[in-house]
Amino acid sequence: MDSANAIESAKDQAGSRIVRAACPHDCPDTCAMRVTVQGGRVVKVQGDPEHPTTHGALCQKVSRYAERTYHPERVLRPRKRIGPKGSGRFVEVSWDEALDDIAARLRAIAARDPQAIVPYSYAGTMGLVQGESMAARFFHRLGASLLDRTICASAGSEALAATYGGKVGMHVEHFAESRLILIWGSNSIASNLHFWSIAQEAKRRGAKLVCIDPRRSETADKCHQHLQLLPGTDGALALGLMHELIRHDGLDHDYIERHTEGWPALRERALQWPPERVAAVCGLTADEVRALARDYALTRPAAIRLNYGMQRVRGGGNAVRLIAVLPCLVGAWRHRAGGLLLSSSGWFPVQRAALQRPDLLAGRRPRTINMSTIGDDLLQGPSPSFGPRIEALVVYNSNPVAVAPESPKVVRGFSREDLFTVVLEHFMTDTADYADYVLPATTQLEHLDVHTSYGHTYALINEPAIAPLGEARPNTEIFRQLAARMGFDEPCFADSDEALARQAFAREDVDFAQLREAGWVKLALPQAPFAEGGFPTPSGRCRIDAPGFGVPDYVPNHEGPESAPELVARYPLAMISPPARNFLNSTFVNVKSLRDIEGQPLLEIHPHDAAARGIGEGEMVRVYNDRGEYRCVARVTERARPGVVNGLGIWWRKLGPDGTNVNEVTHQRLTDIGRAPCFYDVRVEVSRVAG
Ligand SMILES: Nc1nc2c(c(=O)[nH]1)N[C@H]1C(S)=C(S)[C@@H](COP(=O)(O)OP(=O)(O)OC[C@H]3O[C@@H](n4cnc5c(=O)[nH]c(N)nc54)[C@H](O)[C@@H]3O)O[C@H]1N2
Ligand SMILES: Nc1nc2c(c(=O)[nH]1)N[C@H]1C(S)=C(S)[C@@H](COP(=O)(O)OP(=O)(O)OC[C@H]3O[C@@H](n4cnc5c(=O)[nH]c(N)nc54)[C@H](O)[C@@H]3O)O[C@H]1N2
Ligand SMILES: [Mo]
Repeated sequence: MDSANAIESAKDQAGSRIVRAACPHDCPDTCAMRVTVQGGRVVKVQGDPEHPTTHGALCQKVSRYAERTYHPERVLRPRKRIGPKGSGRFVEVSWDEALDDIAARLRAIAARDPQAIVPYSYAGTMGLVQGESMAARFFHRLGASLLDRTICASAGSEALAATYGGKVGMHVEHFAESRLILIWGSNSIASNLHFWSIAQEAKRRGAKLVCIDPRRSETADKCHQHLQLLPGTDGALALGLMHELIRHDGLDHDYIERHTEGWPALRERALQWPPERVAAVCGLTADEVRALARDYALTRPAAIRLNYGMQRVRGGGNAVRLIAVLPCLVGAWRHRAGGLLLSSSGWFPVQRAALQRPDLLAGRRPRTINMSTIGDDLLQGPSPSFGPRIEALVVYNSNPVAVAPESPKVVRGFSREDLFTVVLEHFMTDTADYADYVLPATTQLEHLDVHTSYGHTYALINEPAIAPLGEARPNTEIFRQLAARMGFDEPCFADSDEALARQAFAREDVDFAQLREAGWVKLALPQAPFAEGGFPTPSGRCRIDAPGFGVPDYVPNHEGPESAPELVARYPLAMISPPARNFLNSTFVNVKSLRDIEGQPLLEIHPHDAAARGIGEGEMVRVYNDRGEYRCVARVTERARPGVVNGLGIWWRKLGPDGTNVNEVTHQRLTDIGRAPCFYDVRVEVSRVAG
């Protein structure tokens, strides 16, 4: 380094400050971050080198977080709609004008029936403070409809909780010591990068990696083996593995006897699934099924990284229940590097009632709206079973017009002139375009929060690095101010963000002072949590036959050959729509440097399917079914298996070629468990767009 540079760099060090932060996004990795601030401006966002799972590295998206925060298109003052809904024509107004008007509108609706007001939120930020704290208090006090937050993971989480008693599993670090890792329904390189680093470590130590995925993903490329099954057939594969474990005595009888309940009935069922039957359902060969069962029976320790990609189908819940039984059958839990991880969020002792205050309902029991059927629900009239027509929506931490299934109906619903819509956002998303008011929210660099994780077992803090830009306010502050205007005078509406952050955990579980000091705190948990059983179920056993659920079974897709042969004849291609690597759901689609990497909305199609339709690489195609159609660019590639197309998501509609995205063709039917959408249980046809 020459001396001029050395001086520059010394000055930088002197004038800059490092702030401890956490990545807010809906991703299992929940990275610990270090934010460098210079002269009141964030100049760098990096992974914390000391945090064990972050290990100093951020994904490409979040390393651009400052670019997103300082984006010239940030909404920095409240906006009021002046054009037709969806036109995106707004004028800036003062906070007072916006909040006074919103409070007046909500008060008038609430006077008739507060359930006509619906909060709509998901995991734009996973923070316990800016997610559901003050907002939940506000809607509970109001008596608004409750929201069933099902859009992502409820099929798998409820299934896992039915089986193990909670969303609990292996410590992610211990996968480094596994000898066999099944990466099941997860494109880890794209959506669980820090787990992938650990799996790589296991691979270097000699572990075998097997990817189970209908798409030849970036992750599948790098595993030793790829089982490219048909979407929604994972339950059948699990039954086939059980069949082989029974037939070749790969079972740990002692573990089954002492730590499970209900095995005999499932054993009978599994015996009806010989490898040939499984192969026919899954689109695999019988030898692939046999070989996987042999590896799973003979390799110790064996670990499964199950992820939510495989539960976005009708039978997603049952499939998770079946797969979750496998580690018990072979006694994989005996070793800390054996077992399964779908979600670790149940380990965190979050004081949700303190944060969200359901007691403010004061005995009222409002109806519940399922966020996954918002399209249908916005179009419903009043009825005894549904309750009042939805008259107002308050959207925060979510972009439903882009991400909810069957967007033709979602768009019609949001276009209703008699619907009053408020959107708290950073940007003019597809949803914000339909708002009556858009309120500018702060980003993670501008507010305080505390975080759990669903992929590791550390609690984290996010300190604000900079003052809010423009007139942006944290979600909490917006709901505090609305509460004041509504005349809600309970003391809990005056809690500061720091007070909320302190309420998130009991001190004996996660000490706030320690969190501030170190940035993160590891939960005190056993190394091999179920080595001696001790599942968080009433009996301490893994519930194979869970009360209210019965014995798990293979449940075929809504839109598959078993349930809908006539539909399959008309729409011969199955479609899945997993995320593009450089977006986080619909977040970051408007960050140009990331959008440039993704290029355009793509449909991966196998060369045979493309040839049969006269579709060439890079040509514009129509993807359609009875619900709608959208246009995107064909990528002719063996990443798609024959008969299955992959529509990579989730583009902003307005940034796609014809103002639509992949959810134009998805549907609102739900999963077997957890009332979740079936984004990957869809039939379509594809044709070339002439010219
Ligand atoms: N880069 C990036 N990371 C993300 C996200 C993102 O949008 N972008 N989203 C975040 C969110 S909200 C979530 S919930 C997680 C999602 O991450 P995951 O839980 O990993 O789920 P998906 O990415 O939906 O799908 C993972 C893989 O499952 C495959 N898959 C689809 N259908 C089936 C099936 O029927 N069976 C099997 N075995 N596999 C199937 C897909 O092809 C895909 O490769 O990732 C988070 N991380
Ligand atoms: N076809 C198809 N559809 C899917 C999926 C799929 O795989 N295929 N995946 C589904 C899944 S897994 C999920 S989780 C959902 C995700 O759906 P959403 O949770 O809606 O996720 P995002 O699209 O990332 O939108 C989050 C929005 O929150 C905003 N936001 C972030 N932080 C804050 C904040 O602090 N305050 C406020 N007010 N706003 C904030 C962001 O700017 C962003 O616009 O999509 C689902 N939709
Ligand atoms: Mo998700």
